[in-house]
Amino acid sequence: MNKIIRTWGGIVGIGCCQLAFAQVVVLQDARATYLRVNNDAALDAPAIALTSLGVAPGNVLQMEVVGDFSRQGTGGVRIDKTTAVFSSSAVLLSGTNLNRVQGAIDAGTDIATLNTWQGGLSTDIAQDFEVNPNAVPERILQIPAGSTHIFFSPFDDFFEDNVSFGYGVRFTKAVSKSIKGTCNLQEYIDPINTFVTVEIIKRGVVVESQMTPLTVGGNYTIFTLHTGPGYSVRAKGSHWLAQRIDNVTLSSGMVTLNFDLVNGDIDRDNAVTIFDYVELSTSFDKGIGENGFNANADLDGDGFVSIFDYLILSNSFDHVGDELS
Ligand SMILES: [Ca+2]
Ligand SMILES: [Ca+2]
Ligand SMILES: [Ca+2]
Ligand SMILES: [Ca+2]
Repeated sequence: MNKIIRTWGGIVGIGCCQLAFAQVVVLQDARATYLRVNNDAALDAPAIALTSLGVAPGNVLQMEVVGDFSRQGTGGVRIDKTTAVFSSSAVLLSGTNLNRVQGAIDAGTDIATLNTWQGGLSTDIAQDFEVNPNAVPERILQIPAGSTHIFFSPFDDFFEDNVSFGYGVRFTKAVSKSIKGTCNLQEYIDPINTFVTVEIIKRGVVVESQMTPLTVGGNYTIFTLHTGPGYSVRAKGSHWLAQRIDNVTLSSGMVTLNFDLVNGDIDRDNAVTIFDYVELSTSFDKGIGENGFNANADLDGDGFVSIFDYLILSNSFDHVGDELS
């Protein structure tokens, strides 16, 4: 019922074989839960030893649902909403108990689970959390002290009719790593201390967003715990179009990503249009400190909205920035 697949690990370095990240996918029968059940031939969720995932208390664990499940037979509504709970033991009491996970340890924000379909009994325990909260595909948590196991469950109120479609959770030990590179701001005179927003994206959803100042030459560095393949990273400056780089693998050490941002998005809607012209016109001939000066219309950063800014905007006209996916 519970099958552990050690999918793969990334290897970096030449001649030394330093392990960059190891991912373990645990497939689980979608009828299995650690929650209380009532008149429901549900299965017991297996206790997953943290040692089998290569992690220990204090480590940061990244969790991501793989596949999905049907809530009702093979043709039912398919979802992947999943909850999980850490425990100090492998004990799972019988399904009639509310607190079945005897050693449950609190982590993350509590997820309110549904009452049983039969009889409307409460299933909600305080210690569990959602693996994919509000459709964010990943959850990153520090493993609480005392934990030895983790249980997970489909989010449902009646389990015996569930059908798995490759359903499970991918566990990855998250380690801090840097993303660095340059943001070329094109015609902008001095990038130093100009802020850009760097977004880390998984399946079209922003899983982390950081504002970072540029240094000499437009260099930037951010640190992240997100780990593994399949990410996109997007950069956006105040009056520059967003640029997205796909198929980024976040492995240990450093990932270098260089951006070349198109200048001219004065109104920050991620497209250079007539509305940006309007903003520029409104601020035209104005300098820093003058009434009506719009710093975002000063595209070259010389402290004055002039014909040079107009030329930049003309060059970028009709360009559109990258979306999340
Ligand atoms: Ca069901
Ligand atoms: Ca709960
Ligand atoms: Ca615009
Ligand atoms: Ca200017």
